[in-house]
Amino acid sequence: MLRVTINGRAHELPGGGTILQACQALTIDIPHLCHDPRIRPVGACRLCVVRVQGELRPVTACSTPLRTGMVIETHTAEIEQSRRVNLRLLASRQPAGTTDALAGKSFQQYLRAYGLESTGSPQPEAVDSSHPYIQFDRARCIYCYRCARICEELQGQFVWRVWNRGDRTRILPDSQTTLRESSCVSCGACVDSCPSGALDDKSVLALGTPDHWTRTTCPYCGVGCEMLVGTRAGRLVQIKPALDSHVNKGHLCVKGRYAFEFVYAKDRVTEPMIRENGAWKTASWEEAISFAAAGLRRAVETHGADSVGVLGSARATNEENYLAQKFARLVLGTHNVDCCARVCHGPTAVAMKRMLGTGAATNSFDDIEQARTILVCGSNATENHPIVGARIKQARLRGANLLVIDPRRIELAHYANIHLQLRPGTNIPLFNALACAIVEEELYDEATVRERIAEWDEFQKFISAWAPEKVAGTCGVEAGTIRAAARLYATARPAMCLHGLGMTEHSQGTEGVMALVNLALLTGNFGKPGSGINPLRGQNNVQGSAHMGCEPNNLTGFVSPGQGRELFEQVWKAPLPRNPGLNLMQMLDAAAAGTFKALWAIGYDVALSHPNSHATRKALGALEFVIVQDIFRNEMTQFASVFLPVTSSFEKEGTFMSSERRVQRVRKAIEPIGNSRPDWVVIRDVARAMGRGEAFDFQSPEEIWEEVRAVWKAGAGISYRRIEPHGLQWPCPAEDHPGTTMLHSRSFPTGAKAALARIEFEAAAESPSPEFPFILITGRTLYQFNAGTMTLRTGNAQLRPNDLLDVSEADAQELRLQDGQKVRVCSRYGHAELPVRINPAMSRGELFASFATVESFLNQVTSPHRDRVTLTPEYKVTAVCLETIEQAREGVREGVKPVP
Ligand SMILES: Nc1nc2c(c(=O)[nH]1)N[C@H]1C(S)=C(S)[C@@H](COP(=O)(O)OP(=O)(O)OC[C@H]3O[C@@H](n4cnc5c(=O)[nH]c(N)nc54)[C@H](O)[C@@H]3O)O[C@H]1N2
Ligand SMILES: Nc1nc2c(c(=O)[nH]1)N[C@H]1C(S)=C(S)[C@@H](COP(=O)(O)OP(=O)(O)OC[C@H]3O[C@@H](n4cnc5c(=O)[nH]c(N)nc54)[C@H](O)[C@@H]3O)O[C@H]1N2
Ligand SMILES: [Mo]
Repeated sequence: MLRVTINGRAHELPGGGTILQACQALTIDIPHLCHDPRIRPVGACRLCVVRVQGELRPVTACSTPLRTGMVIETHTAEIEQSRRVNLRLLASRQPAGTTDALAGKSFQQYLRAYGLESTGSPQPEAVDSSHPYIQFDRARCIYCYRCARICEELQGQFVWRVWNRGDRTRILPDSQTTLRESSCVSCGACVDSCPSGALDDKSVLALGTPDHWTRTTCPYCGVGCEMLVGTRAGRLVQIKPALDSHVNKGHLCVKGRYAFEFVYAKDRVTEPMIRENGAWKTASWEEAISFAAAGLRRAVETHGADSVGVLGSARATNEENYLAQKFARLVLGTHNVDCCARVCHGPTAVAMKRMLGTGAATNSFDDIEQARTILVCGSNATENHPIVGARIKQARLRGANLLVIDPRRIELAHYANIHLQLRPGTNIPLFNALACAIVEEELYDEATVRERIAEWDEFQKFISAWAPEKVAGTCGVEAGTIRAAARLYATARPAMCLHGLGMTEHSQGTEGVMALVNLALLTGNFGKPGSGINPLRGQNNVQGSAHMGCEPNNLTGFVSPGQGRELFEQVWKAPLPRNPGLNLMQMLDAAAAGTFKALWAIGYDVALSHPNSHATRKALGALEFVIVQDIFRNEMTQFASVFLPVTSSFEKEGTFMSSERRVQRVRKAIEPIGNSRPDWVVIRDVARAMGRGEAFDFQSPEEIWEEVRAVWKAGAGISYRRIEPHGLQWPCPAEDHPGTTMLHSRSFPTGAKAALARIEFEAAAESPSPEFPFILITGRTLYQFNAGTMTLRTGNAQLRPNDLLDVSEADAQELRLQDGQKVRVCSRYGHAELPVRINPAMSRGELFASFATVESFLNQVTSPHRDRVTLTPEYKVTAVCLETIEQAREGVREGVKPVP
């Protein structure tokens, strides 16, 4: 504790902070303009100066550490006068007149507090409105450089640059033209930090400053960023990052920060609909619910319970997913329940559960800053998990090592010490070769091998056949580079691995993740801070959807029906079904074969997002009864008999579970739009209509959560009260348990030791041939989210209006393709048309495209091949050829050979 005197009063304060922080803690308001707690203090605006006894001149409070014995005066007449002078000078350059939108900016608040007004002349030509979300008014700039500093220090982008000097100093984006043309990634950090109104959110300029804030969790990816949702007269107007969040630490990406306008989309469905003789008609909730119940009942009675299935939604809450699987098992009487983890990280969950005993991330995002080496494999984090991507970039800029394993030269690859740019589909030989190098060069951790690892001798024998020199040709990576990567990962410890779909969406996806886990086991890179195997999970609640039991082989808490039967039957007061269930891929196969008849699809666009669309659509078309429960008429709606319109997560209460096993609150910020209802209400009401109301007698999400706690032992300690405000990470078995940030430090749930996996390689079914000479990789990009239902209905659509086909410079040159030219991509299964983007990130012979829009309908091209264990589609490797639109029209089908 430090003893200090501030404004004549003695205080005892903890050390380690600045004078400004100490004063803020004491609610002594010191004006400041250039300071933001998220960036390094520079003490440039001099508004925060204070008098410290013994110092010749006033010191800047934001950059001066608090020391014991200090005697500080914060508001002497002399200091206040100098503040006023400073502010008056700045005000004289600012265009006169203020708007409501500026009221929230601290510069305007200080002007008011010091009785000043801006007196400069208006400069309409200084306004840049090019960006869909951000307005830049250069005339309002006060040169605090917070925009440039936060862009660099938080996002790791370098958009804002200072041009010229002295009086001619200007801050402009790196394009030197408009923000829209710059390298801006639209995270909004600069706007959030800007104190003067030079940068402002267009939504606030148009709709006014919020009058109410609600803290909630982002509805997009699995990182689980905490945000503050600003409303004005009950309407969403602005979203800001929660400054105290452990996850995002005062930062958001473009989707969380800005992509909320879909809530008010004109084509949002807000009334239930029933299809009668092919035509949709609006219905009351009562009619729609009894129609849905009757359809399900009819299917069960006619074809048996196992002809019906339910899909939970990775976009909906834990409580809603819990009800969805309870409905399948208890009301329908089948384990036919699944969610989109099937097509995503299902292989990760199985591989990690098999090898380590728990199918989820071993560590937390806070480990990123503790790692000496970060291995990113098959994950494009800066676009798909931008907050994690930014944290990785910052860690690298501060000196951590970075290894990237990806066929594309993604943004993180530019920062990496080593980029292993492998051929798509060759993870197994590459990871085996890394393990081989670690064993051969004796880089493994001896103590770990002795105490924590099983089947070491067998593994040593197996892995010796996988020398980097042997696999280099298959993987397209030089042996020396593989060895260098192995050395770095094994020796610059702790090393943390973060992985994505480049590991899972393959015919050997599960085994690929197992080969990755080997590396962590061999090197002792687990059970320690800054280490572990950490999948970057997809949607906001995909971790939760599966964990709540939306999988045929798993009940709530990831226990098998065999293990959980007794407890569940006791809590549910009903028997669990005996027959094993079908997963979604099996449901579709059975539909095509005529044995599966009805599907309730909650928030999942199977029609657009599943591979080999022609076959998928045929299977969906064979169903007799389909319920679609969504906020929009997605592609699934074509197959539906009834549409149940639900609220978005801004309009309901509940919880999500993030990638790092964190259960976080979702809070209602606005009233449901139109006649839409939360998913949990809808599922409950259908259960009631089917005569099982007693088991679904819930009045609130919290009541549902209490039942979840009763059946999920490792979550029993997680109550709504305890997850205010930051959430808790499971395992958390009791009310007095602090939650778990790191798994496996002393043992595995399966015992003291984990066995290394010995995995043989089977090449992907699709490989380049004269007829189909390219490999198409599919995946995602920053501005659109999956099926695009939400992001395409926001300003993101301007930033990325359509899917693009990325082609290497060499291939584009050889095929004489122009940027923006529309081409047809053809595979053995179908074709899609989309514009070309010539992209230096691509290797020769490889193409990349996203699958967000109905216009391109990319999944018409992807293949029917699946992971051998989980049946996850092989989205990452399809052999294709390219045709120009003219060739396609003329029916010419010339395979174009890539140059080796
Ligand atoms: N902006 C945005 N963010 C998203 C989403 C979105 O649609 N848009 N979707 C969310 C969802 S559901 C998910 S699951 C996550 C997915 O996030 P990621 O896992 O990052 O997803 P992808 O872009 O599909 O693929 C990741 C990388 O795998 C690489 N890859 C392809 N084949 C191979 C291979 O054989 N080996 C290796 N090592 N790498 C390979 C690709 O080049 C790509 O860079 O993102 C979530 N976040
Ligand atoms: N070619 C190719 N295809 C892929 C992939 C790939 O890499 N390549 N990746 C696959 C992966 S990883 C995934 S996860 C899937 C994703 O595919 P989907 O799960 O179909 O995609 P999403 O866009 O995330 O959202 C599904 C639906 O949820 C709705 N929704 C949003 N919030 C709510 C809510 O609160 N309640 C309800 N009921 N509905 C809501 C949305 O409007 C949308 O219609 O795509 C897969 N498809
Ligand atoms: Mo996903």
